[in-house]
Amino acid sequence: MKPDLFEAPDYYNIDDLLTQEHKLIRDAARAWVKRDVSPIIEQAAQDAVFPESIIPGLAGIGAFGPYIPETYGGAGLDQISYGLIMQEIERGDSGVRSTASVQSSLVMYPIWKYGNEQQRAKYLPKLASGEWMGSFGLTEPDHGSNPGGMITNYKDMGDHYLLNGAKLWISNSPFCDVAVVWAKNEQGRIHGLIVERDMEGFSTPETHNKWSLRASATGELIFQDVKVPKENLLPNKSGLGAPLGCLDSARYGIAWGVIGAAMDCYDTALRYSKERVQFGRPIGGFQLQQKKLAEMITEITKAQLLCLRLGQLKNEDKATSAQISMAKRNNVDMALKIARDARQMLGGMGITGEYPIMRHMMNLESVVTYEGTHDIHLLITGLDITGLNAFK
Ligand code: TGC
Ligand code: FAD
Repeated sequence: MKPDLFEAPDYYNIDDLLTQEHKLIRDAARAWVKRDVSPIIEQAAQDAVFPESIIPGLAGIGAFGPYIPETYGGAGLDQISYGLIMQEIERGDSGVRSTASVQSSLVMYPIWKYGNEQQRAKYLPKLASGEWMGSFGLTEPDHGSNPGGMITNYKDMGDHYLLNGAKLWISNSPFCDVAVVWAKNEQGRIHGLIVERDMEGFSTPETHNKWSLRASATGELIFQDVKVPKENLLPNKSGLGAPLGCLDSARYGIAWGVIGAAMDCYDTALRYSKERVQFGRPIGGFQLQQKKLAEMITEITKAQLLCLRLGQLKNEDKATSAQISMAKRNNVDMALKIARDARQMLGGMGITGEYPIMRHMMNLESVVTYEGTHDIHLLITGLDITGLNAFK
């Protein structure tokens, strides 16, 4: 891949609305991505391997539990800092951001919010430092958009629970040390259980041949009569609202993250358009190419403002699930369209690994699907504004 010359666009001087701390945190993450992610990420994606060597660096920039209190090893930051870190990581690669999202919002968050003090003390510091990596099992082979239909279940055996079932499409599963798993009890109520790698009957086969998120490891979580100690049940929340609450936090991070991927595509296409000469002049001088660039920077700016306002609402604990859903849907769609246009602007070079655009574009096909598909998020907004449920 060519050297990383990324310069972040800020068309509306949004930096002026950030605090000094926000900018320091964002710039540290930006520098780390340029130094430690950009040089290796193309090869990792081509080889379809998660680059485990970057785990300490992710922990170092506060990407594991940015908003988890420092007492538990987190970075104790606000929601805008969390968003900015996700933006910078996804500027490097959506798969790396996925790893951070899962660790923070889908593993640490439920242990922090729904766990007891012993569980927090046992797991959170090791997850924050990256010594342990986590995965989140909600989706099943027959229950994706409709997780409430899950069949993974556990029985109370007196001194332990017996867990059976299978989860599919699980980020980090092949190498996770712990998994937060959502399963039904004998009354059909959904609870979260912490399953550890060495529990007998627990396996995590990898899903191969993905054309998207190739630098992120994806797999299954299979439970065959797994004996889970009773102290591993998350005691403080149950029902589908518990996993969906974790998704709120992860979807918020994605809304910010994809701005990074879009900025990288825009910045690459802008630079290329000034250098690439056809018909005797730079292609950036042709109106059709300028239209694409003008629309890209407009959409990036709108997405930045949407996230900043959402971050303010999150900081005040006022952001609704439907507001978060709208930002996830809008910003992923925005990034995917920009990636597709930017790829076209690079002509044949756009399909090579010399430039990051095709990788971003293929990654975003997963991002538009996971954490609720684009259409599911349209229906969430539809329900919110009409009061009428179009899911079922
Ligand atoms: P519904 O009846 O609407 O709700 C059930 C209960 O949940 C509550 N609730 C929420 N709570 C917190 N946050 C939210 N976002 C919530 N949405 C709903 C709701 O109030 C209710 O509570 P209660 O107390 O009344 O029981 O549920 P439903 O079965 O009709 O489903 C609604 C629907 C379709 C929106 C939901 O199931 C959904 O969002 N489906 C999409 C599934 C999804 O996003 N899966 C993601 C899997 S994890 C993942 O993709 C990780 S990728 C990570 C990476 O690599 O970055
Ligand atoms: P389906 O639910 O089968 O949907 C198929 C199509 O039908 C979609 O277009 C959908 O929008 C549409 N559809 C479904 N219901 C309706 C409806 N009511 N009205 C209109 N249209 C509808 N899950 C986890 O639990 N943990 C993870 O870590 C995780 N990581 C992932 C990583 C990757 C790379 C991918 C691809 C997925 C991951 N997922 C994870 C799963 C992800 O959340 C699901 O793929 C997603 O929720 C969609 O479920 P599905 O794939 O079963 O599609």
